[in-house]
Amino acid sequence: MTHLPDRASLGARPIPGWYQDAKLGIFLHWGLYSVPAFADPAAGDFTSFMRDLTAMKDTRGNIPYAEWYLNALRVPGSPTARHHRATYGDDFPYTRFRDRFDTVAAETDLGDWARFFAGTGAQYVVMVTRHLDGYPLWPTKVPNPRMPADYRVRRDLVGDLTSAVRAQGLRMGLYYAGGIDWTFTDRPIRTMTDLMEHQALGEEYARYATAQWRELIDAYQPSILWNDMGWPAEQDPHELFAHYYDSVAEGVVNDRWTQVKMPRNRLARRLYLRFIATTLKLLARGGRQLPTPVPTFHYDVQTHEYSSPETALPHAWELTRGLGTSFGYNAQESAADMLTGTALVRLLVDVVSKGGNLLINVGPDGHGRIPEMQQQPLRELGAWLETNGQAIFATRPWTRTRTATPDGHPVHFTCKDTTVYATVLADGLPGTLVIRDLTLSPGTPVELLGADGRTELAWTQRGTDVEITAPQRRSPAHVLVMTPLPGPG
Ligand code: FUL
Repeated sequence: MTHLPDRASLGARPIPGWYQDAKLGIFLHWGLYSVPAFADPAAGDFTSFMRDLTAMKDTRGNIPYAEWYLNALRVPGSPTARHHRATYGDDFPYTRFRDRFDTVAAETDLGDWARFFAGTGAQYVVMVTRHLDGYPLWPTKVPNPRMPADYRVRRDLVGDLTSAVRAQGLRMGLYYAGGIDWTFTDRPIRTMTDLMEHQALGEEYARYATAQWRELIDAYQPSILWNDMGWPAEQDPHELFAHYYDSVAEGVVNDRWTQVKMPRNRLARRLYLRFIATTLKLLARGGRQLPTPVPTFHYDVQTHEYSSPETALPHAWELTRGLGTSFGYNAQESAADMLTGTALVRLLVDVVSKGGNLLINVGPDGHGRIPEMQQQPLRELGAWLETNGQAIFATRPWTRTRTATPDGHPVHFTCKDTTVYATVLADGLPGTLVIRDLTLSPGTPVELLGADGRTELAWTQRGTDVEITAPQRRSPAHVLVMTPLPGPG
């Protein structure tokens, strides 16, 4: 073993450059939950769900995420339970979705998916290999002590998609819900303390999750270990990381490995959870929340879900979200609920100017199709990147994240070597484009990127603003290239 299983020695290894150059990844949530494809359309968004959960309100499992179907199904009378009963009847356990899913999985053209992913401009894919419902999407040899031996998909979806993605020249990362597995418990998550109990499944589960992550590493050599929902307290994640770094030289580890340490004694545990519940309620009453714990473990990338940091961060980070409010396909959503192509382009520009990557999710349906309402914005993103990708890929944040035009259109900066890119988030360019608070050195060429290459534009410094003569153009965002690097404006 070359890497030592401790935080200090793992932290001495710099994050592989490919990750910070890549900027755009595709997340893939596809599993049994894609068959019923339901989350209550009135469930609100992820942020409001988390607010209620951490305030110890009874959420009744009503999260906007369709991949949480089984959890919501376990809450009697919930919108999901009612939908399930009305659609499938009283005697239809969640595991029966395997029949349809496995049949479709066997026939789905994963090469098609991989080509589509490549066309979006994404440089990597992260695939869910086992979500919280516990259904593995590869032929695992690690037995789940709670389920029949064949409780896993028949086709090696992980292996086949990994090959298809790599054939397109993209990197392949794997997601695994290391902290939670609903096959190890029957109780739903309704409150924050329920969530904590789910994250303390004990020794047997800890051995199971560790063996499965190791199996995934050894079989598929993923470029990213994208763990979710924390990690069992019984296992030191650094041992897994050391094994991973030894196996995959350019591997990257995310930050969702928090360990919930609960008293073992049942009474002590009850008292501890009651104490947490009371504290959370009191904090919420005062309009406050528990501060996020500072991680005590090693990681390469900090993950954010549905909301980005305000400014550039000094370390690698990634924003993830669905195109709508769910990761798993939710048939209750329509095109109007998805990000438009323009919004998606602008989101990417915003994230990259702050030094982040965007991991945008695709949720295929129960027929193995990527719904058109998801394809459309991603195709528009791909087309924009084809012309403007040099302002995104392999860039780094500039000394400033953004400025604006006088009429309030944001202008985001990135840089690469001696070039600064200023991306104007406006549909059309006016004849005269003014950029606030930017000082260019005399003679700096300012060029506009377009399908026909670069067009040099005339500009004048007017006090602290730059006034540029721009052609009429329509695009979700317009990239101005400025070389050589001007001093901070
Ligand atoms: C969350 C999970 O609960 C969601 O279902 C989804 O997988 C997202 C990426 O992470 O924490």
